[in-house]
Amino acid sequence: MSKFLTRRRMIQGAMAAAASGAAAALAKRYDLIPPDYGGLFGAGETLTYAAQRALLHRGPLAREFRRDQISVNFPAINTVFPADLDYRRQMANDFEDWMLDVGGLVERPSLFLLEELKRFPSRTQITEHICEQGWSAIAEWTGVPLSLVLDVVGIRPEAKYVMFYSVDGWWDSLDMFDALHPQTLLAYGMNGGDLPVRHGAPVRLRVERQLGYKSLKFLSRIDVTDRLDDIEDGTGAVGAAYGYSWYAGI
Ligand SMILES: Nc1nc2c(c(=O)[nH]1)N[C@H]1C(S)=C(S)[C@@H](COP(=O)(O)O)O[C@H]1N2
Ligand SMILES: [Mo]
Repeated sequence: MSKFLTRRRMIQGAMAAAASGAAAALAKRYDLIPPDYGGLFGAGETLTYAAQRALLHRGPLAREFRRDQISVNFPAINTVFPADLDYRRQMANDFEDWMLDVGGLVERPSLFLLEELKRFPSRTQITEHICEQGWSAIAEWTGVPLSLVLDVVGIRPEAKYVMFYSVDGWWDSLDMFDALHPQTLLAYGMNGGDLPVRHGAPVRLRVERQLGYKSLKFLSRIDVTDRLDDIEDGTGAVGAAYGYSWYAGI
């Protein structure tokens, strides 16, 4: 290898290190290190996350649409009907005895029936779902803002993330910014009716500022926590095993 090339490589390496060092310093200062920072794209993930959080610190809303813009066909992908036997029994009973378990770092761990979630003030929003697999669709979602449920159970000051589990074995997490975002819903309604099974009945998450895979369907349990590294494989989300970023901001 020529001296010139070696030197160029060294400069490139130093520049990359400086860039990721700056991102890391910024991220550390503001506590903006995503749980998957250690992987192949670690420095990039940290930079994206820190930059988006810096830009979005006032919490702007994702774009909302008009009724006449709602998609006629909204695809349903991956799990469309969970195999779980308890789930199927609850479904046969119109989810009357389905319950959402909310616990972890909260003052009052609670179980919520569907009808109890429906008694909270609701929010309806028409938004665009963007799937990482290259399609998008617009729908109207109705549900209770997650922040209202977290207010009722009382999150402890040390809480930093909210973990979500679903009946089909998915799990994922949000930081408090997205968990408390006004458009983050526990949605039980879609396009004016009940949330259909293929779209995650009885209750799914809507996370409008991130890609579709963060909007977990078929919710079963919510767990408030101060760390993700000791949960499951420590990456914060089931998708990390398939190469999906924990933070999927759009
Ligand atoms: N529990 C669970 N949540 C999930 C999925 C899933 O298979 N199971 N798929 C994810 C992906 S990749 C997308 S794009 C959306 C799809 O939602 P839809 O089936 O209502 O279109 O749900 C997300 N949430
Ligand atoms: Mo997706």
